[in-house]
Amino acid sequence: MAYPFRDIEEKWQQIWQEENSYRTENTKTNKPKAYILEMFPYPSGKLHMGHVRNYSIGDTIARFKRAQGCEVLHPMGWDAFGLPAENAAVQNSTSPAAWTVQNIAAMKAEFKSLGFGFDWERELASCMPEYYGLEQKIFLDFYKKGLAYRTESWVNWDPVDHCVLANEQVINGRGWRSGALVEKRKLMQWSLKITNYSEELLEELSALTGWPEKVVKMQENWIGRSEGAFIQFEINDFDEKLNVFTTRPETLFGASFCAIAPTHPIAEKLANTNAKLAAFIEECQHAPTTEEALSTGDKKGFDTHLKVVHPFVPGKTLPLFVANFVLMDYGTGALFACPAHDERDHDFAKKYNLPIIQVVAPESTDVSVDITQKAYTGPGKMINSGFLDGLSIEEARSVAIQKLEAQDQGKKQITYRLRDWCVSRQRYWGCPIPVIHCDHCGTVPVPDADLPVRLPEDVEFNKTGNPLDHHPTWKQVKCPKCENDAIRETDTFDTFFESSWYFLRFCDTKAIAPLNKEAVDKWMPVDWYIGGIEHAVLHLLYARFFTKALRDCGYITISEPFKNLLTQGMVCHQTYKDENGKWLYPEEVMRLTGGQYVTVDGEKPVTVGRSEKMSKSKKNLVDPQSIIDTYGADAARLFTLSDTPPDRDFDWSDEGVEGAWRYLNRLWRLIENIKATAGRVGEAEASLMVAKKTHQMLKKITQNYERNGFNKIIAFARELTRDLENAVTDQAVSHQQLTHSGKVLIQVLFPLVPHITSELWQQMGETALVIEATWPEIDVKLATTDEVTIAVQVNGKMRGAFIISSDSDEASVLEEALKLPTVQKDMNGRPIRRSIVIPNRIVNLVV
Ligand code: ANZ
Ligand code: ZN
Repeated sequence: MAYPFRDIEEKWQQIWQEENSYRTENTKTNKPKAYILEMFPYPSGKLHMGHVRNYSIGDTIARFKRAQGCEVLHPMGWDAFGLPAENAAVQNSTSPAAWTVQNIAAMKAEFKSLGFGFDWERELASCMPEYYGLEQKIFLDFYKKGLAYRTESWVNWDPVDHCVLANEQVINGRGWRSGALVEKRKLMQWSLKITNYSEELLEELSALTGWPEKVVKMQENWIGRSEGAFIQFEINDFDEKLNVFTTRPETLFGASFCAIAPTHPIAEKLANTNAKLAAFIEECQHAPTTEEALSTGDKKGFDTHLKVVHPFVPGKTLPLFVANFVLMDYGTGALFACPAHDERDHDFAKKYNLPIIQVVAPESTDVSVDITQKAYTGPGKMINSGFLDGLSIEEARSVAIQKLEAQDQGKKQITYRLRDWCVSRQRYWGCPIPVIHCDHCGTVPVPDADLPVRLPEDVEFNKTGNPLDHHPTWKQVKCPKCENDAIRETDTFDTFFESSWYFLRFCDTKAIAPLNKEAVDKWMPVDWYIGGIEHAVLHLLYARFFTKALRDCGYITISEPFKNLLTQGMVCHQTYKDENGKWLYPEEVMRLTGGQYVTVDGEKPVTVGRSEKMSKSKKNLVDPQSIIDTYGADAARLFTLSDTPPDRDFDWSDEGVEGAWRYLNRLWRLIENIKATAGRVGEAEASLMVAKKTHQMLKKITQNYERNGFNKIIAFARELTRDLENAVTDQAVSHQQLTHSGKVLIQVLFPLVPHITSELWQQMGETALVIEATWPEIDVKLATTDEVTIAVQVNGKMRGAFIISSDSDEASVLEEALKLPTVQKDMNGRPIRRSIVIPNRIVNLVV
């Protein structure tokens, strides 16, 4: 008979609620703290499998830390502003607020039915005035500090959503939600000065050793630090100078033209009297403007007929083009081009028949350079370059800059690719930006006493544009300074604003001020932050920026919010198509014993596609609720963590979840059978063997909890289960030993499958709850296994040896090998290209 998971799960969820098991106090204690946080969800109304995996990981870590004696903060909230609520309001004639509140209730119930241990007393929803009002206060502090400003700026305009997009929301030139080709428009916009922190954001990445390397790299590239120079060129018969940014000032002698962005002030000025140029600029506004599209796409230029004066070659001038591949918001929006040594410039020069002058020659004769065919971007010595001839690139660079400085025409300069963050959105369902525009006083902050600026509820969604803007009265206000008629700002914040500080608010969601400094000191930084890799730059960079900005506004003292980051892999599933190539849901498909797939009515053939990330568009979805109903929350949780390490993608399968469920049934029977051995004395020898096995497994499992190796933990637990099953049958093992081992097994499984283990713990006669129990102590004597000597080779040469227990896993063997001083010395900081571990014998490192 199957174990009664429905009754058990409900029973324990109720007990945890009654006991307030997940409440965390802010009072000081001597225990170490652990703040475990999963990225808070958007309340779409329904959990998907990605959520189940995400929160199963976090919940398991939180429970393990607690068992280890930590005081654990594990809160949950809702990232509740955003477009879908507005869309739903239009489609279902409800209000975004009502729709959101309803969805939150539904998802909260699902969370509870999965047995996740959140401290619901700290729940927050970013769409509530109690939250966004405090956010308005933070914004005004940023404003007073000069970290928020309003300017007319070029923005990415989504012509379908009628909305401004952040650079990060433009993917391959298209809006991330609508998929529409993004246009450029000029609007008054609020921005945050994230660029004040470019250097710090970059610098402190190196201290984030608990982050995946991949994410660190992505942020590094996004910040994009470039060392180079500003150069100021004279323009003949023109009253302005041309400022360019270059990373290659040493190539000046190879310059053959200059180029400015279509929206560069000089281009705009010339366009006033040049209709053809105006038309060219207009055309550029409609093309994709991402850096990627510009560097790979077709290069287009417009000759202004202005002549730029070469700073080093007397009498030489360079034509000035307006070119589509020059970005206005990088460097100065202008460049000098050296076609011989830059791909884009080369493309352009070929197209417009401009000179290609080689100024760098490779030193090695093995490298052949045909400058007419392709730009050469490698190392070498300077040629055709007057006073720079014969110098290396690096030498020439500093000599060129010195000369420019002496001529008062240039200076060394570092630039960053990172742009200020435009936070204005022309949307209703977001946090109102708390300022008032007055004809007499300009921009006036809403006084503290008038916060929060609440969203009006009587709004119309059927017109295009911003409902706040065409609301009849909401924006009509008196100026707080002069009391004349004034207009309220109708833009709302980008929803990434809310997610940039919620993890700080969780430390004390009841505080009157936005943040409680003491509570933040107690809990921050977040010890484990768990979420999707899609947030590697967007959310995670903004959150780091906010932490620093809030520090500088005196709110907090820390600088980095997230100590360890776990980016979980995706949940994937096979895809199915019918005869007509239409996607089918898994429940519309059945598998015949022969292995082929047909439609559930058994009539039509089905083609099976490869496993892909679960998505609505491909219909390869499995509804968590149906899994909970059929197999229970514990089985669902167990399976999502069973097959692969948490940072890798994993394939959902019916067989897999059924396997997890069958295992839990075995566990259930095992404990029943252990209880039935009451009174059995057994033999010392046989009992000792089981004791050893138990503690060896306990040790390995504990180690794997420390590195989030959940799939391994589950494999070891299954192994221990099998051994205990045999020990029950083997009459020689004592009841006492079996009981001890059974309890260890229950405890190590508790973080993963809390319901069944809570029940079994009670059935073993324990009166206290397993959730309150401390982690079983490893008996070191019992846990030791045979030791072996392992030799270490680096690039095929023997460099040392070490002793380790014979059952160590690959990761620990590698770790030990790398600790050897002789090995370290030989590697000399070089990264490992490959490592081969031959169990119990040798480690081979290729560097
Ligand atoms: C002359 C030159 C010669 C350049 C050469 C490169 C190679 P990174 O490294 O990414 O920072 N550039 C400057 N401003 C630009 C803008 N607004 N839009 C597009 N390109 C721009 O790129 C810096 C280089 O990109 C600069 O160095 C400039 O071209 C170009 F053999 O200056 B270079
Ligand atoms: Zn005024």
